[in-house]
Amino acid sequence: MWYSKLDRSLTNGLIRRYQQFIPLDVNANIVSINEGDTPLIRLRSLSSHKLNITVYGKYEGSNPTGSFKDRGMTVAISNALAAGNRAIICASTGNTSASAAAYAARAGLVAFVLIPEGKIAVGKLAQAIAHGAHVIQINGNFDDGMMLVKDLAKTEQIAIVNSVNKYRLHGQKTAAFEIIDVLHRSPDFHYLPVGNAGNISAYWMGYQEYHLAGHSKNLPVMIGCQASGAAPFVRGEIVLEPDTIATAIRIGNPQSWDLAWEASQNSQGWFLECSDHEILAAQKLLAEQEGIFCEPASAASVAGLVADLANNKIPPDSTVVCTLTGAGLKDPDSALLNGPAPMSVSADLESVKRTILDNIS
Ligand code: AN7
Repeated sequence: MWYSKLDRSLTNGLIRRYQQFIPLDVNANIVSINEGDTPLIRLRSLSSHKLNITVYGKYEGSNPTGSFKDRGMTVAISNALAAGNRAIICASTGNTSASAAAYAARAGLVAFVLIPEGKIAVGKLAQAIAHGAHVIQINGNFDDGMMLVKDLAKTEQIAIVNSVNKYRLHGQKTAAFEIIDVLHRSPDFHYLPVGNAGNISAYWMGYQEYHLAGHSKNLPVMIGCQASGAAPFVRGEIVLEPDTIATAIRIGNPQSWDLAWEASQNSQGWFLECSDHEILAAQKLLAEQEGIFCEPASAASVAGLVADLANNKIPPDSTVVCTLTGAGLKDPDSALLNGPAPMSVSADLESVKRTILDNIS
């Protein structure tokens, strides 16, 4: 290895860091934008000194394109390139398309992304366009797009980079490794937002693999949090017309159905639903009390934990991690809609001073 310590940034990226756990084509050139290594942040407003409950947020918004999808994309795109593909495709509620577009750009691959028209956050659409992806809006939802992509890939030489691509989950499982690397154990409870259900499946895979490798003595209970209008795991069946303000998880027919049930059942976990109101309240709590701005879907994990804490489902002496899957700037519209409008004050000292004094108490 010719890198010096000072060149550490050149060696970053989760494939190099966790090489022995990641299946990679022997001919692969690693396509990385230094993803992973995201902060695990103590959430003081949810922790309890009295009950000795410590809660952390795994803030995935600090990945290069602002979501956890980059973990999966570095592995999926590296392997797609090595396999000789010239183009990649995905259906997406937004974050997968942003990440796929960025990694395809870096790899020199052509990217096609199918998105539900009018139902993706503006930041994600801007990313896909900026990175030069071919953006195809369909007048259907994510589930319709996913079906089309799977049909297309049957006949065309084009790699699917949705989480049905097995490499995606191998990348995403590294978030669990990082948590154990910091805590030197697994948390007792792990809360995640669930849409297509790849991520909860990936974390469970990661916790088990690291446990088997001797890095943690325990395994967590996995809790999947869904929006009430898009909660197939809570209903126990596909939801035909999913709807929620958390557009990232507006999914009614999750592709990782069996894996997610396995994660839930084998970890003695559960699925729960949160209303859009509860999701927005959790997003506000994180922003106003913890200084963490995440997008609405990300806050579903915290909304779920808030409900479970209120129902005394978390016993004393527990360590809890909530994954905060994506950055708040992805969806500025929802933040502007759900916060107060800025004050308008005339540009003189007296008016500004009065406004400040009126608001300082
Ligand atoms: C912020 O981008 O499915 O349960 O197409 O963007 O693994 O699907 C996004 C999903 C949670 C749910 N939080 O994860 C897509 C897409 C955010 C997300 C999820 C998504 P999965």
